[in-house]
Amino acid sequence: MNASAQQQQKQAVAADALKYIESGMILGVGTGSTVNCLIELLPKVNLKGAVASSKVTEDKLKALGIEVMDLNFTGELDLYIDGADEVNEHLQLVKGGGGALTREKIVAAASKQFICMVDESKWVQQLGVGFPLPIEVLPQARSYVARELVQLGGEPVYREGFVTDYGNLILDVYGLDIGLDIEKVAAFEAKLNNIVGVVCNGLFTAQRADILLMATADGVKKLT
Ligand code: ABF
Repeated sequence: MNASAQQQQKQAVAADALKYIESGMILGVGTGSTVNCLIELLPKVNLKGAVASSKVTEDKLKALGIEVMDLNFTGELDLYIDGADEVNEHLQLVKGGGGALTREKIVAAASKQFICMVDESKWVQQLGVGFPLPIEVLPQARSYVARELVQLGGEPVYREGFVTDYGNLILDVYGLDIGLDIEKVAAFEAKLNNIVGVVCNGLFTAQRADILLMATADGVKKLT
């Protein structure tokens, strides 16, 4: 798929996602180029406010006059909409290519429903093969966590020059055998979280999508 076809798919899936947003809602808003297509459409909906999954998204929402709220004061959100870097048939995800994985996972966890919007290039059989798995680490633990990831068969690469919204670092991990089975992938997420110094990893299994909207050449498909 060329870049312009992919951009068209991002716009199509964002337009489809708009249908799920109700007037008066406080909406959880993700991060990335697909979400940016949705943000442009949000002035059409009468939102009460939004919770942003990154500083970048926060700035874009504010520029449109949408009130950005603190998750600590909103209570549970009805809906979170975000993109992903990869999705499998169980609607488990790899996220964090943009480095906002921790805040994204928090907003997903604090929402009743998570709708994930992707173009068809994101659909994979096995997570973590084509796209490295991002892991947010405390700065002091970077080297230790990297050695632990090597023990698990991965090749961690330090994302140089990048600092997360929380002041932490990202390791992009290639070559991990995350597995295909729904339980195995979930266990892998938990195993990574157990490494001391890991703040969050980009596998979304407990926080997998409730609804996947996937743009294809034949239109937007809905999977649950
Ligand atoms: C975010 O946006 C990230 O978790 C993921 O890295 C990315 C997907 O971006 P795009 O929509 O630009 O492909 O949600």
